[in-house]
Amino acid sequence: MDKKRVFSGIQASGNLHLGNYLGAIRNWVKMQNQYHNYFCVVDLHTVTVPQDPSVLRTNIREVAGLLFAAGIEEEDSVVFIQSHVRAHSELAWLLNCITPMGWLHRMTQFKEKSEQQKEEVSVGLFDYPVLQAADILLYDTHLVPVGEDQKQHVELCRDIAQRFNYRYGDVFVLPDAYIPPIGGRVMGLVNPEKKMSKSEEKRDDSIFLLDTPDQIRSKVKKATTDSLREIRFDEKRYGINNLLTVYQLLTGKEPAEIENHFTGKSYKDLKEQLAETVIETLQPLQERYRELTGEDGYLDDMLARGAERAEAHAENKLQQVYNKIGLR
Ligand code: AQP
Repeated sequence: MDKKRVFSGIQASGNLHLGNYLGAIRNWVKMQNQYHNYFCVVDLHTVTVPQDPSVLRTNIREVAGLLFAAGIEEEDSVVFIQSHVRAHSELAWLLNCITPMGWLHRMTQFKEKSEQQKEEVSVGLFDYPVLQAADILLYDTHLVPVGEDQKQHVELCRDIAQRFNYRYGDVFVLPDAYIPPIGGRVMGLVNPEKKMSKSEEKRDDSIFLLDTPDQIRSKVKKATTDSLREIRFDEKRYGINNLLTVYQLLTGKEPAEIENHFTGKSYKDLKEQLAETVIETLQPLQERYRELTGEDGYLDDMLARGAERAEAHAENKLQQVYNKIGLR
């Protein structure tokens, strides 16, 4: 039987963090041999907010390298850079022409990000979810494994696909989001009411995948807790709950077992054990990253192969769309 297809993307807007890993990448790795997968560094999405060109160039390679280092395999998965496959921008334009502005005005991520940027906000940021819909629809995607913050965008993608199919006939597969039952929203360390993120100004909030052991220990040590001194899962106690959830995700232990283990122990003990667990998890990933980026051209060759494989599928889909619309 033919395997179903998975697509997911990741921005090159900064260093990858534990939230990206636990909410998205780790699940991509775990699921990859059940599906045909397309994993994309979405650099065209990244430029919807201002970027320094040389930093961006470095970030794009770093993100791609980290995907392979985390365990994405070329045999099961196509890894590529979005701007290397032109069909993404072309399909985005065509989808723009059938997407009502009102649908985009409802996107909460745009509301949040445009609030920070005020009148500097770009048309591209507003249009971000349509480009994302193009990414997903080009590959006849069935499943989109993402963190919780992307749920609304995947639903919008489905609506756009339905609207297109209704107007022009069945062209697009309707995708579903896959959000992990735990880890879909890893919170910041210092501000556990907000999600962990790549933003530079929140450096202490995020554990980056290439952080050194000392940086990890220092960040976990500074994580916000509370005055209750009780180590228990409780969604209302954001800080402790987040630390325990990350510990649970990394150790694979059940909540009751974890609570038992920490009975009578202090927040300091929890933080120390958590920091060591994070360090142990990231160490092999960091080693693989150094190996595969240490050899000249190795990563670039993998990405060139990925773009070629992605293009073969995407171009075919794009031609179907042009044809249906009456442009070919
Ligand atoms: N905190 C998180 N917890 C769980 N999953 C998360 N994801 C992102 N943050 C968390 C998931 O990671 C994948 C890639 O998302 P992205 O490239 O949009 O990453 P970002 O960290 O959200 O980056 P931004 O938007 O550039 O930065 P900020 O947050 O600073 O505005 C997605 O599947 C996402 O759900």
